[in-house]
Amino acid sequence: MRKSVQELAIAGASPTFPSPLHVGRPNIGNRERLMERINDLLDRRWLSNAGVYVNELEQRLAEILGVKHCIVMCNGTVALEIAIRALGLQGEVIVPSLTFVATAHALQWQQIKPVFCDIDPVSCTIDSSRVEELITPLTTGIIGVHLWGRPCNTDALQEIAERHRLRLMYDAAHALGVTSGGKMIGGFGDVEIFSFHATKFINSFEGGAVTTNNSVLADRIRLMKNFGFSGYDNVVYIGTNGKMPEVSAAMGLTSLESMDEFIAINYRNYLAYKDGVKDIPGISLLPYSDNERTNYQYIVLILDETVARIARDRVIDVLQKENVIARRYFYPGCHRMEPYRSLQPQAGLVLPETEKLVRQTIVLPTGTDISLEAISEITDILRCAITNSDELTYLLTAR
Ligand code: T4K
Repeated sequence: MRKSVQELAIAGASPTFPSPLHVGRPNIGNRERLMERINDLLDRRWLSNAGVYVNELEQRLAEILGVKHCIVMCNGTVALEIAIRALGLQGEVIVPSLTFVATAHALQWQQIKPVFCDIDPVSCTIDSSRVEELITPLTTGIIGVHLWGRPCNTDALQEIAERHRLRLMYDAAHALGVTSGGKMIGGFGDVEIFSFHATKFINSFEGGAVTTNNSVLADRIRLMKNFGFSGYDNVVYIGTNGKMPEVSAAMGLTSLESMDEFIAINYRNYLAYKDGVKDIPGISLLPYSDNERTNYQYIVLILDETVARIARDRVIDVLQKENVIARRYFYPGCHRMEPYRSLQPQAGLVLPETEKLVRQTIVLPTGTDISLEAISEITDILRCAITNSDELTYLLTAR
């Protein structure tokens, strides 16, 4: 049911959607296949520690990504922490502030200072032209983030890393099934890490992976994720517990089998949003490149408040009252979160593009749980709110 601006202003009692439409709603895939796998692992009584599903998932991912080694983990954050440790990073590491806070925390957790770099406003990934000015004698590495499935400038970052003898890794949590220059993400830099959290396009409930073409590094990472054990009773390295359980691998394998279908649905949704917002003043949909493969998992709107004449947060409030649980990912940027806000109070001074973008984004629901009709209703809410922004602001503030 389409609402008038007056109805939007008093919404709450009868929202457009009876139950919440969340960003990050998981894709489930083939339930029967998942249950078969779960029954099988229960029958075999092998629940964790290098089980057959974990091995199969690692092989399958390595094939899809065209990379020599894939080591799956219990989540993406632990994958980041282990990769950082295996690479021997210390001192300072250059990283974008526009990312989920796990990227920065994985460094700080190990007493490494994240040095925040601004983003390129088109790709929304680390601005490679601003990296070199942040390098100091303490710098040991660079972490690029393929944010929202947009690849970093991998050529430029590789060149900088080699010239300054720095380690290069990528947080590819959003970038499964994405290419950069036609090559699948997974094999760039020294290592890349993935997340298979429930909110990700391919999920294993919780899960993550490190991928690399470096066999020495892969061996070290395998040891580290299993307490450093090399065979029974033989610990050769300091390690932790980063293992993925079999039930997660069962979900991951099942999810991967539906990968093409999930991408097709996400693409359909992306086109519907694109069409739905094209005539709304002050709103644009962050485009995906037509030249690369991608997963279309993040629907990111950019709201120009001066043109739309309404605050981004007010639009989010209106959507949420209609049960569209839109998000401000990744507001306010890591540098404005603790402990970075206290440790590096001046960081924002060199992050003008990041500071601008975090005030403009609205991330909307997509995936298999949303219909084209729902997308049409969501874009109608946006159109009504923005084309009547003066009246809506008046009604909301007068209440
Ligand atoms: N690097 C990057 C760039 C990342 O984005 C992430 C994770 C990581 C590293 C770390 O990977 P992991 O260690 O998580 O594997 C969520 C996720 O928890 C997080 O995995 C993800 N990025 C981040 C972008 O989103 P929150 O704090 O926004 O979670 P929450 O609880 O608000 O849920 C997000 C939305 O998903 C809500 O609208 C509800 C919905 N949801 C969530 C779950 C778990 C569901 O509908 N069903 C569910 O089962 O962080």
